[in-house]
Amino acid sequence: MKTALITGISGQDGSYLTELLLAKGYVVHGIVRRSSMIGNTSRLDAVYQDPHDSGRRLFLHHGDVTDAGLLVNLIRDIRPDEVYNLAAQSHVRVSFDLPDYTANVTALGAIRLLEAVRASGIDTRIYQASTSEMFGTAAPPQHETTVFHPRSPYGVSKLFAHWATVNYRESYGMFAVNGIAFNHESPRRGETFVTRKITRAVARIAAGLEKRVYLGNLDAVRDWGYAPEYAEAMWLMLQHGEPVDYVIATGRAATVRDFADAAFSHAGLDWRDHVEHDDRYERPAEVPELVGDPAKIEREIGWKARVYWDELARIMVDADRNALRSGT
Ligand code: NAP
Ligand code: G4F
Repeated sequence: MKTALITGISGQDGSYLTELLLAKGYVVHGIVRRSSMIGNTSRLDAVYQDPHDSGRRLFLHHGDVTDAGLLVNLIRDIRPDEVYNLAAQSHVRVSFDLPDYTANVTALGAIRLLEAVRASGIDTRIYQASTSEMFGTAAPPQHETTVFHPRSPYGVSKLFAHWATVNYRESYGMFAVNGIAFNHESPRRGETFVTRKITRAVARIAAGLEKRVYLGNLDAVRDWGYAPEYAEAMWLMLQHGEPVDYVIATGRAATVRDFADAAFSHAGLDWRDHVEHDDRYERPAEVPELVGDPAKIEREIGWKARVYWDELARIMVDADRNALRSGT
């Protein structure tokens, strides 16, 4: 029975990865931030196991990737076979307001974890959640050897974490890999990312609860995939014979406008009647066009996206409408 440690277990990806690993028979440990409310683990409700259950395989530990001692202690005690570093201040727009904090969590958090693994001396495999945001203004399609040009404190922080992962691999021979994931979404996506913001608004507008949604740049192009499939790619990368970095993407992209059109149309609405512009959602520097080239991961690992952005919009609208109807 393998053991995994997941930072960021309460996030969108952490919850799907937990379900995948539990289904594969893993013992899963996750780090969750202490909160004054218990709601920050709600994405894990379906797999939550009471501490008193005998034979449970999911263990949650209070912690934070800004606390080096905690990381050292947990890794020494758990001795995981696999470590997935998904913790981050992951919102690009917010990172312009919180650059110092974002760097502390998203950049330094990664090197703290790498160093904790190195200090423990255990033989473990590490997945670092890298991002297409590091490509910034690089021309599409972006692939593993495209030159990075990040455009936000978040992108800069992730680039530090990315190269720290490469450096620990090269310096210490650790099995540490970067998954350079393009945008991936789901009904569990945070409500302030543009896809979920749109699909939630569609559900509320279709139900007569709201009339409009305010958005920023509609011209941005993104390669949106389906988050559960990206959790599978993360796991596959750690089962591979060699530690190799991969782009994880669908290879197909659309504008924010296209996504809004698909989402509103699915509910029988015209996006032009309901979308208004608000400057506050623009960024000081934008990433104009992200379209990944997934050829390498398809060829070497056999992972391939199955859900593309238009079906994804429909999945998310249906989920938000159902949730509204059932009051969940
Ligand atoms: P998410 O939903 O925002 O989840 C982020 C997770 O990190 C949450 O569990 C959050 O805890 C946790 N976290 C934040 N600050 C922390 C800290 N100081 N210490 C410990 N945990 C902390 O992000 P996601 O969409 O699942 O993405 C997972 C990872 O992949 C992130 O690193 C993200 O940057 C990266 N990524 C995402 C995408 C994408 O399109 N989704 C693409 C490329 C890369 P709370 O629940 O308490 O906030
Ligand atoms: O949904 P977004 O906030 O995602 P963004 O900035 O691409 O970042 C996400 O994907 C990255 C991978 O490339 C991850 F690393 C990162 O953690 C995160 O998951 O914005 C997508 C696009 C942007 O161009 C933004 O300017 O949508 C545009 N947009 C237009 N109106 C908006 C809005 N974005 C948000 N969040 N809210 C708006 O109202």
